[in-house]
Amino acid sequence: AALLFAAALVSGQDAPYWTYKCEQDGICYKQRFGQGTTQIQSLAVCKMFCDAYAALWPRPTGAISLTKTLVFVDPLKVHLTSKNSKEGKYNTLVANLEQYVKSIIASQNRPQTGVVTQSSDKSARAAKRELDIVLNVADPNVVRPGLSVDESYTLKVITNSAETEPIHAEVTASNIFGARHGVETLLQLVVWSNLDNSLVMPIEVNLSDAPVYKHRGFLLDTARNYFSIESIKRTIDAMAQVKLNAFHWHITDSHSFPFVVSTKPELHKLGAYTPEKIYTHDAIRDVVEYARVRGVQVIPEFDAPAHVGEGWQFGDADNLTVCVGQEPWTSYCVEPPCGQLNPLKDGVYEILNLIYKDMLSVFDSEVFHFGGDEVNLNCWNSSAAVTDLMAQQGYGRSDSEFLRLWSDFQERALTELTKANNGTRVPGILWTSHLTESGKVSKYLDSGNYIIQVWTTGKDQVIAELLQAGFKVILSNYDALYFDCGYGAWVGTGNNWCSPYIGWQKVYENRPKKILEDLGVSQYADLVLGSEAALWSEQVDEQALDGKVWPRAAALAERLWSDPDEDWKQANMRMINVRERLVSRGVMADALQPEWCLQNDD
Ligand code: CP6
Repeated sequence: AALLFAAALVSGQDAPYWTYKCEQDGICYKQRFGQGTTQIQSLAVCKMFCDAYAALWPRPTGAISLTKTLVFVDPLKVHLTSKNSKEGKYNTLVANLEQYVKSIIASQNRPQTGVVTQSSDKSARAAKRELDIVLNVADPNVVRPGLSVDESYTLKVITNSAETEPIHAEVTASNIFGARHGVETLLQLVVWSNLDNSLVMPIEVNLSDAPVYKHRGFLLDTARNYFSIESIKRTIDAMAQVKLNAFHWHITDSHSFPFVVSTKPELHKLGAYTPEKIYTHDAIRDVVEYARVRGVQVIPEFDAPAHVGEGWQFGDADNLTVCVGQEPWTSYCVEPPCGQLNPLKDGVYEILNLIYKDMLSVFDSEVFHFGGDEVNLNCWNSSAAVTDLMAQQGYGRSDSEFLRLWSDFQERALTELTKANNGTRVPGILWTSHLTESGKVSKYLDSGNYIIQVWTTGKDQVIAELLQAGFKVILSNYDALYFDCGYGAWVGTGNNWCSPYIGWQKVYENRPKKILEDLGVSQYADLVLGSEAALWSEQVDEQALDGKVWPRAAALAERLWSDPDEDWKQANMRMINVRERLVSRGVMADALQPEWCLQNDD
């Protein structure tokens, strides 16, 4: 078999596997080793280049044209330069991008499953060409990804007929992050051809593109189970390939505290699962930089006042946390052992300040996630350490008094964050909660201070009320965007929404636009920043990470970038290709079909 394979590399025409081509007439042909060519009608792989969009994910939103004539690309002669230059971060981003392009091209320079195997036009059959990528970036001062960044770009490829001339690809954008998306698109058009034993790409491309939604995110919970830095980077890498731009790091929870707070080392020493299962400042900075050069913003979440516990609870003589560990409080926990902060202890805010300071020093996001979900008022109500102080400070004992207590906590948390940021306000994100309940969405929170992340269903009336009250929102409705199907999904509710499995098609069909239409609030579309898929990790760890996330997160990526009006069937063939590409780049994405379907007429 090894010999056969080697022979195939020498002569593509004799390849011992199916080969395909799409002729200029738009008809696909397939050919088996030693056999004749047969015409086929509707093969996914074959359709690539018969359909200009076939290689692209997410679909560009602007005009697109590309030739069906291909040119050979020399993987060792790929260069990327920027017309603009600026010492420091900009030049680093450009240098990183060039390295990235070279490594992707090198890794794709071999036979691949399910990738286009069209024969190039005979006239283009020639020496492998140099590929010169030139960035034309208006503002080299934009060096941090985030909501205010314009991610649009145009991509133009021109190939001179003189064989000694390089292929010229120019990406124009207002900043490096738009340009990077253009480069990512370009890389999707450089594909392996089995027939030619070469990387090939269209000789001419003209394309313009911009996202529909600004916030295209993915949440990873690294507290219920620990995830290695390597697996986090792999996830961010895959996100960048499909133009997702926000990695929401739910870094602590009641189960473990892996985040290292240098000024309060007890938190991770007592709260991490093992001394190794921690995130040091260096490791986080490394991830943040890795994400930044890929156009991905890393948003830290410190979830409070609920979803704390480990780290705080041990040696806590001052009752800073309540409802930890033992009955009757465990019954008030979301997933014991839980712990809720005691909002009337000054010591809580001192520690919050230390945590925030450390987070701000290692993360580099323009927003900060306060968590703020699933507070159990019964926990506070049943803890003398809370109720005694409430009585002293003039709080009553009704539900609305407990909500006032909670919103006072949130205000103090916001103050601590501002202090930790040297007095400059950082926009906050909060989960929907009792503080955003129907009928009182504006009572406790100011829409100028917080973006609200909605985790209940897409039918939730609260979405309409939040928009009417002027809140910006991020949609993470669990019925389509929770990829874990973990314990958190059904504890206490008996409701296993994991059945049936949420397929990529359902993720794809989950349209923010439709959610607003159904609620009769389409006029507030501008307040919807985008969506996030979430991987809560009660029942997932690194072993299953890739398969749970991919290729479903790619479905979200296209929904948010392109928001096509057509249903998932339009995307089916491209999705199959994008899955293969993820695998070829080292992501263990779930299979969508037997390989047979990549080889045979459907
Ligand atoms: N952990 C935290 C969780 C969940 C939330 N916050 C959760 C709740 C319900 C479901 C799935 C996950 N496990 N910190 C809610 C945002 Cl169905």
